[in-house]
Amino acid sequence: MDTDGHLVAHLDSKLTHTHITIETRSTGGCKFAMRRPGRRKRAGAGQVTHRRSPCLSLLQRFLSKYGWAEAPAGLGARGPHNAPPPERPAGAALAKTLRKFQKVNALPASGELDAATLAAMNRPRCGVPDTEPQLQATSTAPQTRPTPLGQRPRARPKRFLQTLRPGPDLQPKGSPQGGGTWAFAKKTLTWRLVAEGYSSQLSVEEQRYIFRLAFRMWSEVMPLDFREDLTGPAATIDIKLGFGRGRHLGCPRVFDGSGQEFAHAWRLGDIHFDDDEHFTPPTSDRGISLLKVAVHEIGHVLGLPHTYRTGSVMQPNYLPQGPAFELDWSDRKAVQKLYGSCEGSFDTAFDWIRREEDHRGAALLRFSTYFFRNSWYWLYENRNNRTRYGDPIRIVAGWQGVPAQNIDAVVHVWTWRRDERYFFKGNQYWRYDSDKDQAHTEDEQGKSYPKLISEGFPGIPSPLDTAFYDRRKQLIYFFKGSLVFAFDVNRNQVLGSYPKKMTDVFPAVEPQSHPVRHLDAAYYSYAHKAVFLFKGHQYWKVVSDEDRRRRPGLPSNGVLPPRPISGTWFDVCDVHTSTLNM
Ligand SMILES: [Ca+2]
Ligand SMILES: [Ca+2]
Ligand SMILES: [Zn+2]
Ligand SMILES: [Zn+2]
Repeated sequence: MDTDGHLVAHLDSKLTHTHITIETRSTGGCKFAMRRPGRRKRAGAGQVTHRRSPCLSLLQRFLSKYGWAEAPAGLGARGPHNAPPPERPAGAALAKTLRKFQKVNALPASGELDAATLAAMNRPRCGVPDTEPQLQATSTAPQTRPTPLGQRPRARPKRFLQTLRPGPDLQPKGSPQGGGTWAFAKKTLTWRLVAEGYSSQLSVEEQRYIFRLAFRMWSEVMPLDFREDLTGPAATIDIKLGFGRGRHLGCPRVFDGSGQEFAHAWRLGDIHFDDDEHFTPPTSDRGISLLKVAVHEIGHVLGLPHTYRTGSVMQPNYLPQGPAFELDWSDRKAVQKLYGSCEGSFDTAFDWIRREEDHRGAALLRFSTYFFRNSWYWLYENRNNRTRYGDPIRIVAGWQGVPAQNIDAVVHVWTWRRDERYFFKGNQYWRYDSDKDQAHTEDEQGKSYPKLISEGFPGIPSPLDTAFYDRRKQLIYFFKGSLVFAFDVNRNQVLGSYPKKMTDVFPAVEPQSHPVRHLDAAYYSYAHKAVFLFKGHQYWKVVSDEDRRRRPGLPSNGVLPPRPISGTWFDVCDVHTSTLNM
């Protein structure tokens, strides 16, 4: 043990193998020495057999500190409240625990404290203990379990890091799995970097920026959002973050100096970073990325345990990787199990088509799907079935010259001769230049945009609910209230028999299963080769050619029963408006 409490291995790299024995140094520290097999008699096949050794106690400390064996009270927190030496598991139980640790760390499950195992234990890691199954597997009666009435708990109940499960003092929120899990009940959570906990390594502005970004990354994939609160009373702040060394910020858990533990988090509470670590901004490829650690620790505060799944940000060890990292599929699904998926209505949705040429000059069509809500928008990656990393962003940042918010409809008129894109809001419309990526200021005749809808599209009312372009029929369908207007783009007029009732033009396939009026959005999806009608949190698919091939009885333009938008377009999540510009 060095002065910081780490397991220290002194390894001779020339030795080829293998067994590690633990010796006590005269200094009182530990030495893990390797010996070639066969030279001397193996001491207990390299297993940890020195029961009275302080090194064994260190190993046990690691295992219990990080949830691999039962933690006696006070363990991990040195000082006046230290408990008497813990009862140690017998050698066999210890070897079993070691094997489990080795397994999840992708090491040979030898049950021996070999060099690789030691190295794994010494890797930089989060201070939050690993998950419950291991704890249960290696102990008989975790002390944090509620005790029967009338019996006093063996130790003072700790609102401590390893209590990663429902306790009697907090209301569990049901999860789809039925297990009681903790989750915040409000939609917007506040956070603050506490003044007594600034890091000495990065500027305060940098620290706050990184935390803001870390919170934003979670809000991009879940229905909660996060707001930095610099003024409210400290007691009202949901999540307080701070840096400290050793004993810090009144926390019962003490940091261990440079190396190993770099941070820890309290469920539904505070996050502490070990300022003896070398924290770096996301642009750096050295040290420990504060952003990555912060995202991980926020995951704990939200209720996520550790996982050893490759790619997850909730792995207990710090894994250096490139400057860009994102929450992967499993992280998204894990947090959505606790908080549900993102729901919401849209102002408009559309596919944006670009004609490009491949390297041989052949025409190529590319499309991107966009969802607009209020003053921000998402690009939806159909291939990956998720929104683009870093979305939503402000409309003004991506679409020059169109209204900054609450756009009613977007239409792409597209024939052999024409390629025109229109944005509609109120009684006006704008034309968008796809090549210059900005709205036209004037038309070919020198008349300036925006123009009145009633002038450019005679017979069309305003404001509109929505509209979409039918390329095959070369018609724009405009929707307002319960009416549909079919507009012939070649003759620039409404078809003679229109307007008609939406329920007549797009009849319900099943009785009563129809949006009837006031659509939010309607769009033709090139990915699905079908028209979708959006209203509230639901969508209705209009019967496609493919649907009619499979079910010939379906009516043309029939509207299929509604489904939740979030079940087809994943993770279209709001972020707090204060973080929209990041
Ligand atoms: Ca440390
Ligand atoms: Ca609309
Ligand atoms: Zn962790
Ligand atoms: Zn702490």
